[in-house]
Amino acid sequence: MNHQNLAAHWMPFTPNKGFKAQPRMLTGAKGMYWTTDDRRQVLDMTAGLWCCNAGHGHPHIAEAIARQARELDYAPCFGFGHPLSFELSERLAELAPGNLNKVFYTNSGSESVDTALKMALAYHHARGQAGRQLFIGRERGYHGVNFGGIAVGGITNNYKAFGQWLAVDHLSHTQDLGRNAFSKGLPEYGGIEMANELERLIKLHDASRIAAVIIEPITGAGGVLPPPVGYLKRIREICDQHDILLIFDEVICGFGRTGNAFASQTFDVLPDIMTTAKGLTNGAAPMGAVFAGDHIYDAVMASAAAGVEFFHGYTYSAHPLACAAAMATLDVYEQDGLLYRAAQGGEIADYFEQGLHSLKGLPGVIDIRNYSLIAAVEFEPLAGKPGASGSAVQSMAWEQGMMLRSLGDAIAMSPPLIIEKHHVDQTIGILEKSIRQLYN
Ligand code: PXG
Repeated sequence: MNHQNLAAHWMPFTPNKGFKAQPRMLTGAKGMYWTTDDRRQVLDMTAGLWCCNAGHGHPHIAEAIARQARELDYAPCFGFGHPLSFELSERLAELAPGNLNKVFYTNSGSESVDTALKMALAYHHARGQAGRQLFIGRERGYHGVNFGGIAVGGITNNYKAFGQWLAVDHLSHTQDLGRNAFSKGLPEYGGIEMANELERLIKLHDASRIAAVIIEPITGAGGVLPPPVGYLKRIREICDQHDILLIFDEVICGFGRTGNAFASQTFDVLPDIMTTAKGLTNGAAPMGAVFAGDHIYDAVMASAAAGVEFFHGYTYSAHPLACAAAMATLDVYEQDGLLYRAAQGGEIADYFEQGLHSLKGLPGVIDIRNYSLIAAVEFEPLAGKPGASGSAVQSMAWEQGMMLRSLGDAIAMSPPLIIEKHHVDQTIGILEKSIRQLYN
């Protein structure tokens, strides 16, 4: 493949010109490692894009997809069904907390988010409160790239050219380097006061106009920000007081990332609706799932006339290949205990945490934060080049055989949950060398 062949693909969220001048091409993957086109083995410290929680190329998942493609490649999902999606839904409902028992399928996290927003509107409409159309998101929140998601999201680049076409307001982000830098697990300070900002927004807009609050339990793409102690519980309390729905976007947190199937279990806060994707199929097939509380489903069903109750769905909702991938993925998670392996304070999370925080004191490092196996290291901006240090460290690590995510002046990690101690050692070694190289 020469550089000429790269011209036709308009790549997503990529500096196209830069990539095409200097491609980084992946040709294979197994377990914790990628293979590149120049036959290097690269340690995957990102689980792809936070999705390959059981590592790459798991034979059980690969075989399930292949078998399903031969047996039933596609089934229309509007007005028809196939047994696997019902089996999967029962299994997912069992795994989910509280009354999150109704599962609606999408093909991505972005679609899950827009679906969840529509469910919230449909719920209020069904109960005669159609005036509740405003959503509260959060600064630095990432909820995918569809029009609903970029409106409730709080990452300026993602909407500045496109607008925010829903009625929205945003809570402040929860990063407080002054008080909470170098936090291990949940940051200690400010949780309640930060959550109380929601009361101000409710006064400003009036509860009768607000449909839902949507937040990531741990902010991911916006910089890896675990919630300060008490924050999520207080948000839930305020929502309850005002009949406002709470949506947790668990596209990153779901399926083991926080040491339980879902972050709502880890943090003991039950949302009304929960969005997932990514780890649902271990990244091996595109699929998202929105979990709705029974009260949401029941209200929408009860108010509808005969016929379709919820005018929403995708051609590929509950696609048989994706369902097969998800079933096999759940088998692997169960057999290998992966949903619980990353628990904060557990052996592997502890080892990772200690290794990572040993980088404190290196030149240029202004923060290190982690919750179990989800972590970020933040750097002083380079002189005259704000936002460039993360991708500089990412490039150096790539040259040394490790994949990281760059997020402005930070790098993020979310390794497959199968990570072993020697991978952690390799990571810390490459990180230290890269940081010293950049800030020498
Ligand atoms: N919600 C959350 C919380 C996400 O993290 C989405 C929705 C959208 O999912 P899809 O499948 O439509 O991409 C995401 C996706 C990064 C990064 O740099 C994170 C995501 C995607 C791409 C890059 O950390 N998260």
